[in-house]
Order: sequence, then structure tokens, then C-alpha cells
Amino acid sequence: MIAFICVLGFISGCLAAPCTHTNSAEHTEEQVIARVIALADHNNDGILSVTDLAAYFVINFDHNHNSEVDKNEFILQWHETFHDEKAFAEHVFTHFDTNADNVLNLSDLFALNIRLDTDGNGTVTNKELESYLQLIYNAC
Ligand SMILES: [Ca+2]
Ligand SMILES: [Ca+2]
Ligand SMILES: [Ca+2]
Repeated sequence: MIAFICVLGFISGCLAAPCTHTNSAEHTEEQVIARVIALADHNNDGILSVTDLAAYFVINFDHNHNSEVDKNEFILQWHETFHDEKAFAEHVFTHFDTNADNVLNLSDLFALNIRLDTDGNGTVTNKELESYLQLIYNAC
């Protein structure tokens, strides 16, 4: 399995940025992913709008209330909420920060929403978010 992931290294970042998923509360990847989805899908309707993503990832992660989430804010909050180690939280941040300016804000979430909508039907389901998060965890 690891060899398979590394074959995809150019896509997954396996060769470029090797890291491991270590969780201080010993939560599995599946448990963390389920928790992310439960928290992000605010009204629990199985659909993740940009508003849902912003309501969770910006409002809860923005510690200094400047309407965006810098890398340190994201790493601290992800680590605190999901107990993934900080190096792994940074790995997640680099996927969410679509324009790679080290800040997560609405423009990233709009781009992320399009990226998450893999069947292109205009809405993002919990299942689509789950698949994307699994890719991030597998790319680690
Ligand atoms: Ca902030
Ligand atoms: Ca950004
Ligand atoms: Ca979709």
C-alpha cells in the first residue's frame, strides 16, 4: 500500500513531503475524518456549502478575529480539536490554502468547494468531503 501511494508521489506529495499521521489521542484517520465532517456540516443535512465551510473553518479557527485563518491559527486549532500532531495539521493546511499564500480565507473556501465537488453537480456532499480528506491523509 505504501509503495502504491509512493508511485503516485508526484501527485500526492509523498516523495516531496513525507510525514506520518500521528494522533495524540490515538484517534484513527477514520475517526478524525468523521469528526471533521460532523463539525463542518453545521445543520447536518449532508451537504457542505461554502457557508458551512466558512462557518466552521473560519469562525472557529480565526483566533484574532481578522476574518481569516493564518497557518499558526489553523495548526493550533486543528491540533486542539482533532489531536493530530502539528506537522500533520500543517499538511492539511497546505491542502486547504488553495492559493498558497499561508492564509485561509473565503477565496480559498470557494476554490476548495469547487475542488471538493468531484462529480461537478454544484453541491458538496459529506461523502465528497470524506473522499478528499482521505486523499489528504493518504498523501501524508
Ligand atoms: Ca485570524
Ligand atoms: Ca489562501
Ligand atoms: Ca457533488
